[in-house]
Amino acid sequence: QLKMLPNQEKEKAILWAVLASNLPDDKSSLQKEFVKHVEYTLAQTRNEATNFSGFQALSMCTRDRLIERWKDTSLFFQQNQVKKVNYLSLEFLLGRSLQNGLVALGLDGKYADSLMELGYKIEDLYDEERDAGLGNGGLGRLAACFMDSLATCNLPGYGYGLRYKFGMFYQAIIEGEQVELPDYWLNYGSPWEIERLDVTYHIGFCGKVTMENGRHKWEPSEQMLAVAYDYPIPGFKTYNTVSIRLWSSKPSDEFNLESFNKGDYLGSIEEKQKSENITAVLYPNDNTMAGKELRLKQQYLFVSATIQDIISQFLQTGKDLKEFSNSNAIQLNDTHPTLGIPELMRILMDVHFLTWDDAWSITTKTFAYTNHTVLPEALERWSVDLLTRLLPRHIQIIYEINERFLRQVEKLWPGDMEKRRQLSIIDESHGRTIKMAFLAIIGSQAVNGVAELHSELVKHSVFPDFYSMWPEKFQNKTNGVTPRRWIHQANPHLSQLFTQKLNSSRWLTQLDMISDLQRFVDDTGFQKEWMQIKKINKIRLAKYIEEHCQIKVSADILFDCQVKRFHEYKRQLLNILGVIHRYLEMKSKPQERKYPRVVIFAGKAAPGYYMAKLIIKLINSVANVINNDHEVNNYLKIVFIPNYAVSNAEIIIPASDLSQHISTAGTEASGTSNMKFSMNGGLIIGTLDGANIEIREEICKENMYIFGAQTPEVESIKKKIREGTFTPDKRWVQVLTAIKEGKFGNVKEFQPIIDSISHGNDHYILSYDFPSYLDIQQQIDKDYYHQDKSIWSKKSIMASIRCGKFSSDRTIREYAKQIWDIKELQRPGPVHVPQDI
Ligand code: T68
Repeated sequence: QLKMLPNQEKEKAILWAVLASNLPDDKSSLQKEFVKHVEYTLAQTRNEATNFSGFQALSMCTRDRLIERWKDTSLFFQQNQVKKVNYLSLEFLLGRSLQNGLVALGLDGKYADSLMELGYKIEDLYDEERDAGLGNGGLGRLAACFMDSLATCNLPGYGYGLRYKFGMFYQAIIEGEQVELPDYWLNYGSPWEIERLDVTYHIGFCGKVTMENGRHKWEPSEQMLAVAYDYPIPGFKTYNTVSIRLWSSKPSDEFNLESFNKGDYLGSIEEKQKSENITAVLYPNDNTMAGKELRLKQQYLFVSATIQDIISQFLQTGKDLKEFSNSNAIQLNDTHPTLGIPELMRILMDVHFLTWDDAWSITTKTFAYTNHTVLPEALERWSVDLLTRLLPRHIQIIYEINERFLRQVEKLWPGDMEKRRQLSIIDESHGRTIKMAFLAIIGSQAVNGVAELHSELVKHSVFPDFYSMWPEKFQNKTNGVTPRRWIHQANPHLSQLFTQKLNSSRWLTQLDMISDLQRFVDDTGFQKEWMQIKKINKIRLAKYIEEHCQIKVSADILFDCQVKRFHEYKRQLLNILGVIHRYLEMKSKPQERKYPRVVIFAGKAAPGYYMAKLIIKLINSVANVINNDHEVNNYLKIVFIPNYAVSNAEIIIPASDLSQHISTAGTEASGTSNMKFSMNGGLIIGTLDGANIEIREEICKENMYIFGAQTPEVESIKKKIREGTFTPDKRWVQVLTAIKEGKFGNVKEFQPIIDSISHGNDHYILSYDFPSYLDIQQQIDKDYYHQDKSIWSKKSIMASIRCGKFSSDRTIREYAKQIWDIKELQRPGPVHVPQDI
């Protein structure tokens, strides 16, 4: 590009490039930069500077460097006119960014030294950062890992999401109950965001659709703006840095003269201000559908701003819209952004005057949809009435898509009215609703599940007719997690060990390499070192627990963790019933006390999910009894860590000896924490569900504790339970009796829990899986406390080093090749990019 410029312009451009890209990284320069930010950006003096201002200043230093890379990367992609993916997700659960940014820049060590001289411990500064908790759980965290991998694998990609003022609520535990408090994560601003006041789009709602010269014209009666906020996501060991663009709603500056003229000035302003509320809060439900008008408005504002932005960038290239799908892939992270399909159709037809057929051909080549759940209560449906009122043009387009689709159905199943009813996007059975998953499948070129078993269920149980119509659309993309955050950052000692033994840090971008360490599995020195690292991590967690729960735990005993969202299908209840059984055994048989354990729970329940919240209360009541029972509390402790989030997951996961992934077979789409625990040498006790199955294939069955019914059996077991022909184990009866006798607090209070697993109600088959769960727990006790310590260490090593497959780099490359058709493109760094850490 520079060649094309006249001489003077060229010189200017080079001068800019040199000046902007020459941030030196010697100690004194790093210190100067830092002090400059403390003094000039924060307007503070050395004496005032707290750890928090230290965090702010260091973040700005990091940000300056990231911005440089990020602008260059984005320009490089544009100049090379490559196809890119746009990853649309209502959630990005990023957690903290400072350490991640410094690691990517290769400057974490240098800054640690530089700041030490100025009187700061870098870890204390990291700890000042608030989590960006813009997601519920697995789905939102997956999006964050994917962005890390897109950047690291040099793939041209952009994330799009919403900038909620209130992220996931803060969970306090008060008298054993979950209390939700607002998450004011932006109260002190975020150093990572760049407000783009020049990137705004108009968003309309309601109003009417008219015809003009044979074309549809939507005249919304409500208008607002979406403003862009960009967040840089650095790649690791590459100059490439991608971005996530989050939208924030604000009132449009065009006002409705009529309403102001009515004389109600204050009322009109108030009305305008309401548009600010749209992106105010993240809906805290995972795996259930809230169905609220505000949530639909969020979804539409999100897709409308995003699609307008993608089109506007595309048009700047000067290409014809018919080429759109050669330059863009759009991935829908679940059905939440599915309105993007009718929105793209509307803009192509009503704004750019393409025909239906051209618009549809572009749309269906562009979109792809990822399904994350098979639970029927989580599949999104929106009421036709609500959609008609808010988005009158989109509902017309959805009807048209449906009619054309049903003509195809008619051709395949002539005269079959039942098929027509079953496959229609519009469900007439309980009020008229739109089935968003159907719309997503019909409008996409690819549909994928997130683990092998899950993808099979998507094809054969959830959408079998769609699969028979378009078998080639359906794919699997087994989830993964980023080893940069989940090994290197969370478990620095393990990271060091890997690098040292492999003589290279390349494993951080090629995780398969760690399987080479299998040659050390029988080496007792290595085993010792391995368990020593686990111990250090357990001591760190024990300290955290003491600070946050006022409970002392010994790092010498087995740490058993179940940390994830609270949901009946995830069966935290099975875990706590198992704990009660263990307690009763320890009470009555002192010899059982030779297997001490700390059982750790953490996780949030959706505020409106009564049963999940009651299970949290039961866990805390049981904890209260056991932790205060002097006869056994040296051998068994129950801990509930409040406010599970990305930052404390980074402390909990590396410290676990055992982690529980015990969902009813066929209900957990994949799970991703199972991968994180295993990589960090925590053994899994689990059912054959989601990605557990693939983890077992990789690490071998002797290194995992599998129990319980398998997916194909579940239906018939449920039936037996419903019909009362299943007789539960006597240990099950004992445990329920103990609760009913009031051993763990108010019997009446926990009656709904008892009811949910008695009288044929046990929908998640806890009673069936209970005996095999207890049996395998006994095996775990014996293995962990075996005289021969190498038994456990070997399992732990194998569980970790055979997990190469579960890097999100592998996942993202599969998406890139098999769904998006995008190619790697690395921006050469202008200066030396550190290749080793
Ligand atoms: C999770 N889903 C799956 N949903 O439960 C988990 N839902 O098995 C899988 O590993 C993970 O996705 C990644 O694929 C969710 O986390 C939600 O959080 C959610 C949010 C809003 C509405 C519905």
